[in-house]
Amino acid sequence: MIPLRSGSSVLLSAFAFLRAATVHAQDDFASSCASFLNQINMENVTTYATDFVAAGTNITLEQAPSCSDPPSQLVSTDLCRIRMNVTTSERSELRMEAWFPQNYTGRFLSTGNGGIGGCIQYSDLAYTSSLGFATVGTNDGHEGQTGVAFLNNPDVIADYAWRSVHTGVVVGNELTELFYGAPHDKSYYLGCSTGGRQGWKMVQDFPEDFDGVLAGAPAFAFTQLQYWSGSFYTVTGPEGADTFVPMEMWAGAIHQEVLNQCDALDGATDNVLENPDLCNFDPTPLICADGNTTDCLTETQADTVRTVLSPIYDENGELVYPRMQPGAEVLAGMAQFSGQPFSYSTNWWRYAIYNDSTWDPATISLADYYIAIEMDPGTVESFSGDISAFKEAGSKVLHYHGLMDGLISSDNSKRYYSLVQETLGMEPAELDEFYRFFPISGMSHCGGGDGAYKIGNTADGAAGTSADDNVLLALVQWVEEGVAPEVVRGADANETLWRAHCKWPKTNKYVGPGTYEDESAWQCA
Ligand SMILES: *[C@@H]1O[C@H](CO)[C@@H](O)[C@H](O)[C@H]1NC(C)=O
Ligand SMILES: *[C@@H]1O[C@H](CO)[C@@H](O)[C@H](O)[C@H]1NC(C)=O
Ligand SMILES: *[C@@H]1O[C@H](CO)[C@@H](O)[C@H](O)[C@H]1NC(C)=O
Ligand SMILES: *[C@@H]1O[C@H](CO)[C@@H](O)[C@H](O)[C@H]1NC(C)=O
Ligand SMILES: *[C@@H]1O[C@H](CO)[C@@H](O)[C@H](O)[C@H]1NC(C)=O
Ligand SMILES: *[C@@H]1O[C@H](CO)[C@@H](O)[C@H](O)[C@H]1NC(C)=O
Ligand SMILES: *[C@@H]1O[C@H](CO)[C@@H](O)[C@H](O)[C@H]1NC(C)=O
Ligand SMILES: [Ca+2]
Repeated sequence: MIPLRSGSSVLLSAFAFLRAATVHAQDDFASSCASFLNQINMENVTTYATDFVAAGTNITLEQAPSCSDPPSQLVSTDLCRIRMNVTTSERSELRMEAWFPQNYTGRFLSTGNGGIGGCIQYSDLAYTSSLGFATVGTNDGHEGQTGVAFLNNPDVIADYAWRSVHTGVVVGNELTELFYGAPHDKSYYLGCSTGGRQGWKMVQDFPEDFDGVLAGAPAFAFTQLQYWSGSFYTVTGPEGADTFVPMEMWAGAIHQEVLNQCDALDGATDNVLENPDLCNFDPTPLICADGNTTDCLTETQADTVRTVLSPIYDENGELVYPRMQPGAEVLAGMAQFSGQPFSYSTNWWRYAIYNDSTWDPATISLADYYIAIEMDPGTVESFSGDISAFKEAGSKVLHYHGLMDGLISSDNSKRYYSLVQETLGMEPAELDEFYRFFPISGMSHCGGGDGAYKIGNTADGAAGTSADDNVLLALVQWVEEGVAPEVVRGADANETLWRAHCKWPKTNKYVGPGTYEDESAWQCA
């Protein structure tokens, strides 16, 4: 189960004590939760419900339909659900929830968001509260997966860029203390994608907010990412164009050809690339004279494949964004390469950059990129390599990125690691003290995939509840006991195959003996 903190400094909360003392603990907890509503008196915070939720309850949510979370959430531990609005300026506010478990461990945790924001990540609230964290989450300052609220409102953009998470921490810390009767012991963050960017933004600009940050597949270098995602449509054209490559080709012949050329480079033919850096994929063998949409490519289509899988540079030859790493073409074929402008990017340029809901994403060019990178609304870029204040605060950041991620290239996470190295003038052994990066083979965007992606970063992506097999609890162990993870272990979808993912810049190599399914047949080199 949850590793308890080693020290004896654990403050037993009043509720934990009651739980041990009486079978009526749940009743006491529930009534404490109900009466909590009247105890909250904080500036800018309007609390409208404090509801006891019993383990096993399936709650109905008031989410915008465009939110990807289902409109219901199963709660697996007894908790107090606190709902509130928080004013962040005269023209912006957050919808926020705090889920405070009865089985509290003294740990506070903030969740993050996804995509263009606007959705409380209830599944993360449920997951982390079930592990004993006093958890908070916000809607990132607007409702739903759309950027419409950014229009003419830089305060909503500021909420999206950094203020929602920081405000959630300020309010959440105060609520935690008020509810449990003592300040929290340690503070954590968990997020992926936009949530990964938010985590890094806090590491860079709010180094005191967290003792431990778990940041996955970060959407940092945000403008550069939006330009990269937005530019694919100008290369592929719409479905039916002679430049267009159908989704079935990406998922079928092209992915298969990537495996043919690169799967074995890590020593094992197992449908998973451990080190996409070794892979210089060439689509030439897929070219046929007439070209057909199911099995082979025309010369023109092969050019599309080469272009969309290459890095993007500006007119001075400066890198804008690295290449999509080979192995991710199944998801990318359904998303950015699908023959439609990429919605998050369109939303960003229309509502955050140009205040113009009619801006045409088909016209995107480097000229737009130069404007956006100069504006950097809300300082959303989140790509500063100077994280020395975080180091000096004694905090730890654990960064991961799926090597099958077809939405955000894992090469960009490697670029950031190098940037931090250069900025701080540190070798990996020195960074290891407070910053560790783990590329996760066989993981798609924040979860799913053909390999051992279940590392414990989400409820669906968890196959264990110990520091040895759960990346969040590994972070807790690092922060609280000083035992840092050397590898991040994960299980595949069926939880049969396990693999130890190596700490960058090491990568996994199959050495045997035993088959590739044998975890010990792999070595970090
Ligand atoms: C929760 O309820 C919703 C509908 O109210 C249902 O669709 C969903 O399957 C339920 N989830 C669980 C885990 O029971
Ligand atoms: C609280 O934790 C105890 C001990 O780990 C466990 O037995 C119990 O099921 C948990 N209760 C809830 C509601 O999660
Ligand atoms: C909270 O904010 C939402 C969204 O702006 C609004 O619909 C709701 O009325 C607010 N509730 C309270 C109690 O202020
Ligand atoms: C409340 O919000 C206003 C902006 O609307 C801000 O100026 C003020 O500092 C906030 N107060 C607190 C205690 O955060
Ligand atoms: C968009 O509108 C906001 C608020 O009026 C303004 O601050 C911002 O500069 C505008 N952006 C552009 C590119 O005009
Ligand atoms: C498509 O090309 C492949 C490879 O050259 C060939 O085997 C297949 O018969 C072709 N299919 C069609 C429908 O032309
Ligand atoms: C998981 O199990 C299912 C059904 O038993 C099987 O079809 C699938 O190939 C398995 N997946 C993996 C990654 O082993
Ligand atoms: Ca392989």
